[in-house]
Amino acid sequence: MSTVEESQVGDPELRSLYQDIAAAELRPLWTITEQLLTPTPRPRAIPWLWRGSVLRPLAERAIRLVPVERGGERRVLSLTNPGLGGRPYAAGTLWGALQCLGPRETAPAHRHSPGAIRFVIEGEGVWTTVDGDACDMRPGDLVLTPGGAWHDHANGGDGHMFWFDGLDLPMVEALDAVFFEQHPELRQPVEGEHNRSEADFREAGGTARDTMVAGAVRGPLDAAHSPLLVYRWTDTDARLAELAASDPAPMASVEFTNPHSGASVLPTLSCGMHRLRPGGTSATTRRSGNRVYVVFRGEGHSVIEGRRFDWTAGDMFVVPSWAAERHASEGGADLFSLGDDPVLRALGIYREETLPQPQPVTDVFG
Ligand code: 1HN
Repeated sequence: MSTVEESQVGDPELRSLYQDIAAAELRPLWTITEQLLTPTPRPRAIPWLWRGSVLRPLAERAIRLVPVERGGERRVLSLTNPGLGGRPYAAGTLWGALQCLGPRETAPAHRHSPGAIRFVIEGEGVWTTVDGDACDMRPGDLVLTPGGAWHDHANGGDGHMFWFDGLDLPMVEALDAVFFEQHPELRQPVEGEHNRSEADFREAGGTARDTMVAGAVRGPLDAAHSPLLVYRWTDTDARLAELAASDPAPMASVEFTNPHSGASVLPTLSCGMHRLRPGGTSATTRRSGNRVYVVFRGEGHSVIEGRRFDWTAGDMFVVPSWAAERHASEGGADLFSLGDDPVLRALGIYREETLPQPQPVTDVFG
């Protein structure tokens, strides 16, 4: 709210000043300070959850009715946060979506300045080719398509496949730096064997241990993306099991890293995986920056700013900047997370805190 209601000013001279200021395409800061400088972040995006039981049948119908072609480029249902006035974004800085491919389909090759990650939910037979390197995708795998890299998705099998797409598109759009280009061919040529980045990494002596860290990345920031393009579920699962066995905390977390620098996987995006042990409830935390979660296994609930969101495998939900969050599961669960925190950290504006008390539940979503 403005501190001065310009239109209600009684003094005719002052009212005319405000009118002339507005007519000159100017705004007086003293009337808008409080809406600009909020004590804590006030994201327009609101905590929200999209159910897999709703997403999945819609994606199936789209596979039946909508071909994947040039122009449309991808069969993708974008998480559209109701707080963002119709913009197709999960949060102010993050794109989140469900993408699907039917048997033998190819999502055409293109490249763009926004960077993307894929987290595989279900199915088999698809590979994403990234600058000539065909990366096979299986459930629980994380695949990177860094900004500027040619990429296409090809389904070589007979089944349907579903994955989560996360992009920094809203950030790149806010920076007025979106570039997009179609590849001359539907599928870019695959160079050599599949999964070359993985083979190169192992040949150079890299191990799964180098590809993720416990907790969150606090290492160096890196303007380059990870040269490793695939993070396999088998490695993630093993590391989480090891962490859970060695530490009694209710939630074990890993963050995927660029194994060369220890930084986040992309300069703009961080990816993590979180394992809630059966009966576990995490601490209540809040952080600046937005996060999107994908429930990979199990069921449970999250309390976000006092609202309880019950979830199960296949659901996706968003925790906007500075919203207090805690997560709990009776039977145990695995959550994938996508965050924009590398950007906030690079700019020196990242903050996080753990609340001393869990917030009471005042409302239930859905
Ligand atoms: C994109 O290129 C993909 O390559 C997915 O699979 C989602 C959302 C916005 C802009 C580009 C993909 C996208 C996207």
